Amino acid sequence: MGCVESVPARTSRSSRPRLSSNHERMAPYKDEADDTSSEASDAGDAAFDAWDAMEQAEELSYLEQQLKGCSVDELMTKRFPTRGGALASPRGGGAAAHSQWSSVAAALTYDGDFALSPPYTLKKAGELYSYLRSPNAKPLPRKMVYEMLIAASHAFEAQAAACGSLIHVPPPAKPGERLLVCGDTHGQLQDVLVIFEEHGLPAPGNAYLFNGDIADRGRNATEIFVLLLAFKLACPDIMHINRGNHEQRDLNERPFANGGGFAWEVRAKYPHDELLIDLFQNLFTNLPIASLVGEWALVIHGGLFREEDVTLDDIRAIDACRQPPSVLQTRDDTLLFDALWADPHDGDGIVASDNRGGVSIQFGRDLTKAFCARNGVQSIIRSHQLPKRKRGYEIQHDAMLLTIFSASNYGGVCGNRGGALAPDDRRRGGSDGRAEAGLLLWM
Ligand SMILES: [Mn+2]
Repeated sequence: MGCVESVPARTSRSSRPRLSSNHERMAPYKDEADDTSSEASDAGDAAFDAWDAMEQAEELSYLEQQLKGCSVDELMTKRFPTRGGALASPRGGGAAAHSQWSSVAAALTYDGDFALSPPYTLKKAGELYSYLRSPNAKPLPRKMVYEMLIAASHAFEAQAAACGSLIHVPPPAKPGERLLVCGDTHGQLQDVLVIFEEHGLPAPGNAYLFNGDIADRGRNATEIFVLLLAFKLACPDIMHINRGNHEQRDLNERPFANGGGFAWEVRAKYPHDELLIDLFQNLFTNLPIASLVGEWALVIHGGLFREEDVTLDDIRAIDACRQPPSVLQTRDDTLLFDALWADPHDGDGIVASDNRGGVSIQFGRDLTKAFCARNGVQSIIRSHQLPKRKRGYEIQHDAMLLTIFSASNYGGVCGNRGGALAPDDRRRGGSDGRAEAGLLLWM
């Protein structure tokens, strides 16, 4: 059984998405009004609109269900009585869980036709990339996945203990160096492989920041996580991962057909292994909520906050080692929820979300401007939404807010391009003082 069934055979170059011939490389981005590119005329495509509407309905149904008090913990306890309820792995305090995971890993052997064992190196990570590109790739050995997730959990737990929920990511320091920010990939391994093929494997001077929502919907989030972690473990400074609203157990337990599926992907590849799902969740709850690139661009999955006067220190202090709450009782609850779930709207102020439902909100242009002024940042880079007009990006709020989305042909039906962004510190501070950045688009 091939584990990469959603990836077509790689024997033919024409069979996989490629950078379009008119892709933009390192061009400064423009305001929406300037954009007359051809794909803009494709707005209204029926499949795109249908999928977009379906996705929003799914997330709406999730949030509404949560508000009705339907506890996934209760459902899971019924379904898997020996597994227990809530995951008990508090940040820095999960010694018992780690001991259990390590015992399981130690008892396993590397099965299958590819294995990556410690010590982790860039060369080995590159070999994993090559293996995953092969049409006959099979699920990665359970022992390998355990060992890498345990090592990565330790790394992210230590990072969270030292930095809290906001990490600092250095911008490119020298000409020729690059940091590439990627948005939602949602289990679409092929897009990650294409990004690495076209823009280079992660390496010193070619760093990546994935802005959440790797899990769910597509069938190969396991392989994406393991591939990214292979580079992270080899060289921590070249791979950064923010948490998205889908790095969350409640959503992962929903069926693929309802916008979830990651837990079921893991069960399909590693049957009867609920501990492995816990291990993934432990990793998720230790991922940072936001990254600050070079003190001037805030990268965060959903967006800004309904709470007043939010500072970077507030984000740093978010208690994120938990499932995002669906009932918001404290300021910290709201900060965590909005960081992962909020969307922008084109007016001013905070409005209730008319598409996601639940308690989710949309934030206006005035909030983006006030947040940036208060915190001395020039750009907010977020993901979380399929951009309109089938592009991999959207620019709003007087070009201070950028949405970046990396799953091309999302769900196999949307026909959209994927986008990635190269924030460029050397080009910031134009006449209007705002950051400029390069956009990379494909498909
Ligand atoms: Mn999202």
